Amino acid sequence: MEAGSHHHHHREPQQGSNIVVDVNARILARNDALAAENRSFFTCHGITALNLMSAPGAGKTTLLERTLNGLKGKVSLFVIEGDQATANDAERIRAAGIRCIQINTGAGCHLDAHMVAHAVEELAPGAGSVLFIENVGNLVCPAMFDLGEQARVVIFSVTEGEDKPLKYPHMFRAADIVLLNKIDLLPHLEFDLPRVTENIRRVNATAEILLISARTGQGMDQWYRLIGQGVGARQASA
Ligand SMILES: Nc1nc2c(ncn2[C@@H]2O[C@H](COP(=O)(O)OP(=O)(O)OP(=O)(O)O)[C@@H](O)[C@H]2O)c(=O)[nH]1
Ligand SMILES: [Mg+2]
Repeated sequence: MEAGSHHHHHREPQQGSNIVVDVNARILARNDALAAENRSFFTCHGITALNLMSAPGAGKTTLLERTLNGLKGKVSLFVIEGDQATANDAERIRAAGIRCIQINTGAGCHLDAHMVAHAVEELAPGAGSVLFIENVGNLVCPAMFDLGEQARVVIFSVTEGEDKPLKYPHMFRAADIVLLNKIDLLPHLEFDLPRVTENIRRVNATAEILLISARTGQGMDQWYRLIGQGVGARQASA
């Protein structure tokens, strides 16, 4: 599936910047309407949809591989993969035996609700299933686009620097869950854990913050518990 970032091309050199702002506002409003449709579909079918966002290489796919192997057989699992190019991540997910749709955004820097709606139609996830959506690796654009997910998960690895929540506040503010990944590397780094927690709290007072290693599996039980709570809450309200 190829989907361009059409909105970047609306700008003509002679147009005033207020026109660009207007176009962007319209695109976001349209996205929000489609996201609301996705959300009501997920709610109606008791589907737990999680939007995984991070900088490139923070470990989204590695986390997914381990999570899928950990939850396989207990709950029905589906994945949507977003990248500018390649089907590498989808191949990694399929290798775990899970159904997956790869979306390539071309020049685009994020998934949007329309792309997700199409992928969901193709995947046809059943009632009570868990749908993981791996967004395009980027700490900026994906924060602005609601996909209709029930929870936004930001993966933040310990090699990225303690200041990132302050530099990319929109992403961290949007998070329901922050997974601090690659903690197996802490002995090799000078990473100030209390400071990073404080920085996350400065932009987001309520997000769950978990320390994990997608490589060693440390902290994964807490992550599974949060997914399970989502599934439980959904089933209870369905
Ligand atoms: N040491 C360590 N390495 C990790 C961990 N999680 C991921 N990695 C490594 O980090 C690199 C990037 O991991 P990916 O899972 O591909 O990251 P991603 O966020 O999916 O990347 P994009 O999809 O390209 O944005 C790989 O070399 C992984 O093996 C971890 O917990 N510890
Ligand atoms: Mg990936």
